[in-house]
Amino acid sequence: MHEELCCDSLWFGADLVTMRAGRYNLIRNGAIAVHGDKIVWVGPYAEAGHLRAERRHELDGGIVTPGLVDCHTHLVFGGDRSAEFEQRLNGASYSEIAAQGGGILSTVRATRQASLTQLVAGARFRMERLLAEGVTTVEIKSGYGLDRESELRMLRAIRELATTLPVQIRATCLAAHATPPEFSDNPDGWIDLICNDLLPQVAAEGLADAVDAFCEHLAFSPQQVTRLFEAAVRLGLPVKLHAEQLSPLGGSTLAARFNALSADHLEYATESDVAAMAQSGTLAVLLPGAFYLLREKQRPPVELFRRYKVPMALASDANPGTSPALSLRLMLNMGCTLFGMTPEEALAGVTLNGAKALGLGDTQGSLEPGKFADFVHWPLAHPAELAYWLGGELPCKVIFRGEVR
Ligand code: DI6
Ligand code: FE
Repeated sequence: MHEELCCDSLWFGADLVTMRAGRYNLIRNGAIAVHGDKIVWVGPYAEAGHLRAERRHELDGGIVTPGLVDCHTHLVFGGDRSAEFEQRLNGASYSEIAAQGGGILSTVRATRQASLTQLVAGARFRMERLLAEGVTTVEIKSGYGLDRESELRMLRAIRELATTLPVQIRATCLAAHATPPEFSDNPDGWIDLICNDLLPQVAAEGLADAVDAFCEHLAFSPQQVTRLFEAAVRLGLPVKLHAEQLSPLGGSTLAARFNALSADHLEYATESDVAAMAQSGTLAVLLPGAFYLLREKQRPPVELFRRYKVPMALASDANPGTSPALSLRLMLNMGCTLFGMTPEEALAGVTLNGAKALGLGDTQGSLEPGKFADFVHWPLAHPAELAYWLGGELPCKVIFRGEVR
């Protein structure tokens, strides 16, 4: 007999997909005890006799998963790029459009014109779509301001969203997303400005939890990213990198050298990149939305990530150019059908590994005592259904920090 344990609420009557250690680790007819905003006990309902709960919530079958984590988004932006989608389907490539001043820079123009209130309102609409599907933690990047004030405004919009929606938000400074038009002849000058002026202010105001960059021919070189990362390290900010999306520049090895939280995209990552990531504990964040929308052919080396035991996270990359994704569940499906992940790997990618990619692996991402009480009740029989159903709506009940959302 266990000793009595008092708690605020007890949830029972469903199968628990705990995602402990990144596996389903299913508990049939389980129970979750919540006290304050934390999980205090998880186990089979038959062994929950010692729990004394203020409130009891009987779930009528179905499964419970951890709250979903979308660890890579660009949800704050002005305007949209449906016209470029149309241009691409009329034959133009992503790089050509970017070279003509479209692409990221067209969103930069729209974002610079948007007020803080407009940025928050636009992002809130998109965020609500994600939240309706069980997302409880989301990362959002800046990177469409590309001048000092507009980057700060984007980061403030991200912080403001966090105060008005029931979701945990991590903010990332992606000022090194593209070269601003004002610096077209001097991209190193923009990197200098970020390192010497923008990042110190961002750090002083606590506006970002990490620093990211786009390492690509049409963006920044490994040398430029190195300077940026050195500045981030000096300020105590963790780093992550958009790497190997369109070409192999060795960005993921560079990220590993800086003990980056994650390297993201990775379609062109090589075996030595993967080995370097394994050694530094840098996660692989896979983004099938961008791969799909750009109709790319080269798939990320999922087999190598498995072999080298590099944990794979999966995210929406929600952005106006390459992944106008409003559904993380659709990304689960694409992670499986396009990249060959198993449904279990895909679910780990949006729970425990998504949390780890944000440095939050100790506090969320699985149903375990001590973690935040963020979980989702789905009217499903098996967790593979989360990756299986294609589109549509799956009604779900979300518990965020112990309360029904
Ligand atoms: N890679 C991407 O897929 C997005 N950013 C990045 O670095 C694209 C952003 C955009 O086209 O607006
Ligand atoms: Fe991205």
